[in-house]
Amino acid sequence: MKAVYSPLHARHDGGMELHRGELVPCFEMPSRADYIRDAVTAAGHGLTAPRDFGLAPILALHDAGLVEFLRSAFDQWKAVGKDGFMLPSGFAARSMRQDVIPPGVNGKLGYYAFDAGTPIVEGTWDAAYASAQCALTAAALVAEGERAAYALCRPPGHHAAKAAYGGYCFLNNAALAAQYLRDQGRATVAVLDVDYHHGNGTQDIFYDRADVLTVSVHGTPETEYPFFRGFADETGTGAGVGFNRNFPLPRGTDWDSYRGVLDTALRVVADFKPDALVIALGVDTYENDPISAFKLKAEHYPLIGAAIARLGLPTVFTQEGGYAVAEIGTNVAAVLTGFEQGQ
Ligand code: 6XA
Ligand code: ZN
Repeated sequence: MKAVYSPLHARHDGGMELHRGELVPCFEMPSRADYIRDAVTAAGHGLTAPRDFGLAPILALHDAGLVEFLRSAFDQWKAVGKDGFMLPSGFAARSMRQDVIPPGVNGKLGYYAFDAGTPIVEGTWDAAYASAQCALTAAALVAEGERAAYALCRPPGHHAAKAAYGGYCFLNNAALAAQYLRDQGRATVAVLDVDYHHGNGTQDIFYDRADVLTVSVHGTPETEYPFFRGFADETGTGAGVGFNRNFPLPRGTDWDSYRGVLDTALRVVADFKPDALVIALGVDTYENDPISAFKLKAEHYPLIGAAIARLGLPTVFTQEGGYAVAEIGTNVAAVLTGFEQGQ
């Protein structure tokens, strides 16, 4: 299948993150995309450059204030004499006002971010914008008749909510792909998130909608990031009640336990009878991932791809997490090849 890739991802590089209480260099680094690009190319999936769909699809899903902040954040940072990377130092948490958007850059950081693990650098907006265009392009390829397409999105997107960024994510690539398919006449779309972490941003964006089903299989938020979303009782609101499903699993989950839950999640998708499917594809479920605690092995990734293919749906893959950098490329390629062989 075609793999949509932009070298602009590399402009998002550098910085430290607050990770489980410790300040460490970011796990989310440009070499991830290089390994994936090389492995998917070696597996025969041809690279294609993104088209430019502009800001309109982004502003249709994300708060205009968030988008404007992401666009201008580093300039504001430089204007107060700073450089390097930006992290928030205070949040609009419980007891704090939510209704006042701070005028200064440090306040805005805490207003729009939901963690201190997602540094913004000078090239972050260019990379996030290009990543979003990769997802939109993959969705366009599928809307135009391809059975499947893969968007090599970096930075990832599934934690990015309507009006908040975090978890290495700025713009929600999977949600943009799903909405694009809706706009092209697919009446219903399902998003299945198989990243180790709950896709809280995608859930947030579609939480009150019945036309886009969101399903996520992930490490339990009782112990795993993002900690405050991803519980099984989050099922939607208003018209969206019943159209969000979460499958949290404990640390240490291995393939034998995982595959039954994946099958259940796939059945939820099949029962929805969507016209198209978006897979938020993280491979941080891998046993050697440095920030995750599932026990999937390389041999299981083709099985995931084949199981997804058996749904028989037009499918867009968006790249999410995976930090065992040397292995993420082969694991991603294995999902795509498993999909092609399983269909
Ligand atoms: C906290 C870990 C953020 C999780 C990023 C991820 N520094 N999400 O892989 O899918
Ligand atoms: Zn993840």
